[in-house]
Amino acid sequence: MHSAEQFIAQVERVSARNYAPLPVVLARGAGSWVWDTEGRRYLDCLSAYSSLSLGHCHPRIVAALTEQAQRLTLTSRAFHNDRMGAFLELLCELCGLDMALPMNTGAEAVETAIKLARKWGYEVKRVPKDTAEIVVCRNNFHGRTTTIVGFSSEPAYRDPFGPYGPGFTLVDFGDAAALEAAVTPNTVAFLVEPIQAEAGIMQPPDGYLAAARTICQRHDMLFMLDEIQTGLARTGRFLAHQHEADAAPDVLIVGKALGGGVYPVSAVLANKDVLGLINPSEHGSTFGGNPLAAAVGQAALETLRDEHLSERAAELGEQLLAGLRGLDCAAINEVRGRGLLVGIELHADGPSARTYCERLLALGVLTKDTHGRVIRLAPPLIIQAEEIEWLLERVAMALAD
Ligand code: IF1
Repeated sequence: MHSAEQFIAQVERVSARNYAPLPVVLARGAGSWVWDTEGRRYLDCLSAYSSLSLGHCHPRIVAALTEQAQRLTLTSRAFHNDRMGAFLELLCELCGLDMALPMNTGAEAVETAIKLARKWGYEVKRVPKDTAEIVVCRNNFHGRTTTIVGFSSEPAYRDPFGPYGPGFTLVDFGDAAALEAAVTPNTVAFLVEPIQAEAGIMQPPDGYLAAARTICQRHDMLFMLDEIQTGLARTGRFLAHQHEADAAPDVLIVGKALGGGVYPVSAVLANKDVLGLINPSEHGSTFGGNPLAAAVGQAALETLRDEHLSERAAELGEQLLAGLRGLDCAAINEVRGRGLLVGIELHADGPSARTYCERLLALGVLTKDTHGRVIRLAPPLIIQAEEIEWLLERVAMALAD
């Protein structure tokens, strides 16, 4: 039996230092709670960046995983398997699009959407070969591949990894006029997050997504939403774009919670006129659509639906936001969010968000700062109202000065 210090020392010896985790070593999880190696209990308010919407080790997900693990786990797409169709059928039905292409991680699904947009651009819009442009937003976060970090505006994610590929134009998030001004005859798509989570839980003005969609229609380009973090009930609707009328995307990207908190599962969805353009051998993945992923993904979707987690996120999100806004804390500049995706922005002159995350850790709450000044709260959607009250007390204690 190792001590926490020994586990950390071991990792620091043999693991690349691509993270700076808080000094806690987790060993067990159940529902909204996790336990460290010393048996201390914490409320998980990061939920693996929204991936654990169903909480840790949800019985229905664990059952789907273990049952399927004993039957058939991986076939590759060289053959059919008896799980993929039912999973994608449910996903398409819940998302309101005809077809899906299964992948594993979020970044892979974003890459898939980029390839899809370019192919559509050349074959349908008839943009000259190798000239397609995609408009993206400043302060975006879409993943870590070389293509994706090439259009990041954040030096920490982008800087020493060039040369970067061409074909992306940056505009300000939330500014529909800027989007329209950036469009050229070669623009094939606009890729955007409904809420910029990594940037600090930034919500665009009301009507922005619908306006962006209208601009995309007017200029014959695809409206592509990265709902990897905002989707699947997190913000109080099944998809975050559903907070606006007429904001449905041509291409939808989902991941994170689709894996039920146990497995990487992502997908790109579109109607047949777009996703139907992909032919055999043009795209793929060894693991995408495997039977284990499909069983887990289907169980995750069924659980989100059957436990009414969109409605729960909306209700409990109201409770959390109202509670935070009611705190009399000089350290807080603004509280913002939608459903259970909430950010507490601190004043620029006080201690960093990381300092408060360390205090919260000592009080039994796990969370993560984003961009120095924002504390993010994204608990599992199965969290109970009493646990939110308990969280609010801890936040008040941590922020009191
Ligand atoms: C890390 C951030 C969150 C995402 C959106 C695509 C992806 C993500 C909207 C890529 C991933 C993660 C990745 C993780 C931390 C995290 C994160 F702070 F970095 F930005 F959640 F806010 N689109 N987000 O949020 O998905 O390939 O990772 O499956 O990179 O450290 P992935």
